[in-house]
Amino acid sequence: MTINLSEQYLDILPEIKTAIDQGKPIVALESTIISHGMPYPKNVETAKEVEQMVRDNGAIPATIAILGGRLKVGLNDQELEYLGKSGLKVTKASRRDIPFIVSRGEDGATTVAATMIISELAGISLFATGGIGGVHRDGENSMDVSADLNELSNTNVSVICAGIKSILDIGRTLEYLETMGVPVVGYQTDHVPAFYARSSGYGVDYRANSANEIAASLKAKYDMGLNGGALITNPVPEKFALDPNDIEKTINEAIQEMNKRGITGKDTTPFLLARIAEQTKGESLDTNIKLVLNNAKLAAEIAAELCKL
Ligand code: PSU
Ligand code: MN
Repeated sequence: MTINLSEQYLDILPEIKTAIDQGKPIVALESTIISHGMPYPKNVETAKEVEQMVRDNGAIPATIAILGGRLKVGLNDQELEYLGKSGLKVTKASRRDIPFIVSRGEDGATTVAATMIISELAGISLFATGGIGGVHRDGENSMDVSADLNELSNTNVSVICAGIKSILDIGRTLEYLETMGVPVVGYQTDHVPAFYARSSGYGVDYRANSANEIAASLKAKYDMGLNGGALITNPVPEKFALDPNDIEKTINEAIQEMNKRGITGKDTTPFLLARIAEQTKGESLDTNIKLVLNNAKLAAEIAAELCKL
């Protein structure tokens, strides 16, 4: 028997623990999107709706965060409310931050990278969110490349998202993923979606038309010990998509404002999301919420299919 030292750091809600032990479908959800990605109280409302969407589609939701130094797999209502209300005051936690937040008994909202790590420790292999981090525009000079990309190449958790937002350099992000051996899958599309818009113009590596097809490729990957996750991209539903030219203009203005204010590093993504929401009078936030719900549904379907294989 191997002793799993990581277990001493984990608090898994009983419902989720039972589901893990019984091999039932589970979908992990991140918490940076709650604290840093959306304003209160919409963030808390959305987090609950996303959990319900996972349930309605046959899987158990596991929202992940670090609270009081404990790796939480599943949050109760008070914990969700606390994270949502605290917003930017909570530390945005990626891979590098986890040991320090844990050893100091502090709180952390987990990014895609950190959520993947904690999911894997708990034994969960699928995770739904809105968008991932990537190579930032001008990243060839700033070297601002999200730790999410490296995580996808190492950690055995696949991520369902709405593609890559054009606050990032989409082309370079895809090149990086290719180098790191991360497959980019398009759900019922040949094109990598661009978050608010249904297409970035870049092609996906593989198109899959059903949840079952995606589950089969993930099973093959994990069975063969090909470490790392796949990036499963799911375009925002047509009726909620924003006009690509309009949103591009707003993003460019937001990036200019960010540079003017000297905002860099981990503060860039939260700043840009908030600025874009402000400039679109909440339209981008509505789209963001709709696409996360859409991803939660697909993730639950894939999780259910994986359990049948
Ligand atoms: N993209 C979104 N909403 C978000 C994020 C990205 O549309 O909330 C968050 C995720 O938690 C992601 C993180 O892991 O931002 C990436 O931050 P950075 O670029 O600093 O790595
Ligand atoms: Mn960064």
